[in-house]
Formats: sequence, structure tokens, C-alpha cells
Amino acid sequence: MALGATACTSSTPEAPSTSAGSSTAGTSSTSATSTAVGTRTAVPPSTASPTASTTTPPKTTTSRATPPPSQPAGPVTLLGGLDIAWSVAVLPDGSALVSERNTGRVHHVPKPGTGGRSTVVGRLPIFRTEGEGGLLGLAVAADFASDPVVYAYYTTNSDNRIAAVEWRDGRLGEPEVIFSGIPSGRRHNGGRIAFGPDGYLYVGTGEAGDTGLSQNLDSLGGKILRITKEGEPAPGNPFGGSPVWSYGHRNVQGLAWDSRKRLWASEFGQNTWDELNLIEAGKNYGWPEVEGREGNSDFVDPVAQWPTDEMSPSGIAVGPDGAVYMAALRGESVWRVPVNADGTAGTATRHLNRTYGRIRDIHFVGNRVWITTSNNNRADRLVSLPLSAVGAR
Ligand SMILES: [Ca+2]
Repeated sequence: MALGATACTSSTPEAPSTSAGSSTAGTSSTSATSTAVGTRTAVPPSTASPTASTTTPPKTTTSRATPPPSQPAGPVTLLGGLDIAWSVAVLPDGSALVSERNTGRVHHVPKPGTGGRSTVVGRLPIFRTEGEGGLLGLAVAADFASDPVVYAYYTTNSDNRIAAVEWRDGRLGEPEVIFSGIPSGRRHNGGRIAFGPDGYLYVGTGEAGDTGLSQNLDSLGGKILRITKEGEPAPGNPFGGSPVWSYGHRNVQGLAWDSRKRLWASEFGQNTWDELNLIEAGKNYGWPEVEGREGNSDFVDPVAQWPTDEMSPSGIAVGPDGAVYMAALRGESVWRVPVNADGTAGTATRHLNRTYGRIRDIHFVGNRVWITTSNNNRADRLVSLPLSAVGAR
């Protein structure tokens, strides 16, 4: 009975509306914390994690050593009870904002260990229907401390758009739309936004189910865009005064830069291959002409690819070890992908397999890794894990 009504995109449903079987999977490893629905759920799961016992070496020397602050070694649910935890933006003070796709709410999560409690600090005016739209990406620029503005990507009844929202006195102000007209649909709304090392805002969009948009340079759909904080095409973009940075994408929900300032992007495939791409200005990544590696010189092949049932990638992050980490929805995992100076990838490894259900976003924060889940039924959460949980070093 699943998905019978929509013919065009069969096997990689990004929306978890039919994932009833997985909706309880996310409670397996930290079930002790998941009952504390709502906001403040930082319960130390002292016995919940198999990794916890390896991180505290025995002290056999002097007794004057001061123990480290009470940062639990294992998984910690920082925020629970969410209805699709789509995106995390970490603020300079170590606190974070979390977007809740299906409600439009933005939650503020205090820096772990400070004892504060999470609060709802704003709500974007989304138009929510069945499907993948809603409040999607959040981003803050590197100069947030002096210019405290939060950028949010969300779906209305006519488009996807980006608003700048002032952050003042611990609240979000009124959203000011800076960029609009990104195609929207039941599926393939893109939605990841992130500031690059050049200070410009990069935007991953989707073709909204109209595959012809991806190769059309006059459409904002199926692209990675690069714009200023004011929503103008960034200077130096490859197509004159266009915001388009790269094209031939199907649905981009992951953007991250490595230490060489290279941009990596995840991409949902249709029936065969999900992709990790190394993005260069003006290049064509193939959709819908090709999916995965084709060796066609008209298009840029992905650096790595996976069968769609193992991956369906949303957020990505570069770890402290320089590898690219990909949050997998359908694959219900985090994939670690070592990447090389020449732009090739080593052997990918799979972590957290079916531990938390569908994983939407990933960030490295201090010496921890944070993930969000995307299982519906108000069971979604932000979880902090030790680096070892995803194979990071
Ligand atoms: Ca491609």
C-alpha cells in the first residue's frame, strides 16, 4: 500500500510517512532518556552505551588530579519530543538552534553541561502539507557574535524561501524574506543551507518532482545556489548574475567544507544510486540524464555512491579527522567516508546502523558528534554521542 499514488519517485521516499516499522527503532540504545519527552532531557545514560566504559581510563596515579567536568561519555539526548528534527545551527557560545520541520518551531538548546533548559524561541510561517516541505535548514554565519542573524529555509504554499531572522535577547524576531521562488513540491524540496569559508550562503535545492528543472539554468530547482546575506547572487558566480553555483542535482540536503575549503554535497538518487559529490562552480552533476557514475564527460561523476536503500543521505559534516560523515535516512546510519587530497574517497564505513532510526543531520561539536532523527510521531530528537560512535577520531 505504500506510496501507490505517486509514480515518479519510487524507491527513495525521503518523507517517512510510510516508515511505521522504523518509528520505534530510535529508542533502542538510549531508551532510558527517551521517555523524558519535551525539552530538558539530558539524562546521563551511564549504562546505556557500550562505548561508555572505554572512555574513562583508570586513575592509578595521584589523587590530586581533578576529574573532568561531568560530561557523560555515552549518548545523551539533548532534546526530544520533536516532529522531524531537520537541522541544527550551533551558535558561538556552544548552544544551538534546532528546526522542527513539521511545526515550524525553532528550539534553543543550551550548551550541554550548563544546566539550562531548552525553549522554543520562534516559529517560521511554514505551509505544511503531506510530504517533505516545512521548516528545513538553519544557518548562522561565522560573524554571528557581532551580527546575530539566523537564516532559515522553509516551505510556503507557493515556494521554498529563505528568511533572515534577528536573534535578540534569546528570541527570534520577525523573519525577513531575503530569497524566494525556489520550486516546492511534495517531494524534493532540498533545504540545506550553510555559510561557506568565503562568507557566502550556499543553498541546496531540489527539483520538486519536475526533473526538467535540474538542467534548466533559469530555474532555481535542482541546484546549489550561492548568495549573499542580502539574498543577491554572490560575486563571482559562474553564470553571470545568477545565483546558480552548480546544477544537474536532484535533491541536495547536505553541504559541508573540508580543511581544503572544498565543498562536498550529498544527493538523493532515484532508484539506483545515492551520491557524494565534490562541488565545483559551474559544473553539471548529471540529473536527470545520469544517476551515479556513468563516465560521461558531459557530467561530473560522484566521488562515491551507494544503493538507495543503504543511504538516502541528508545532512553531512566533515569530522575532526577530515573524513566526510553522511546522515542516512533510509539507511538509518551514519556513513564515514575518508576523502583524499586528490578528491577521491577511500572505503566508507557504516555506523549506528538502525540504532536511532532515520538520521537527518550531523554536526561535530567540541569532542562530540550530534545527530538528529527523522522518524515522525513526535519521537525525534537531538542526540550527542562520543566521536567513536561514528568511527571518528
Ligand atoms: Ca549525479
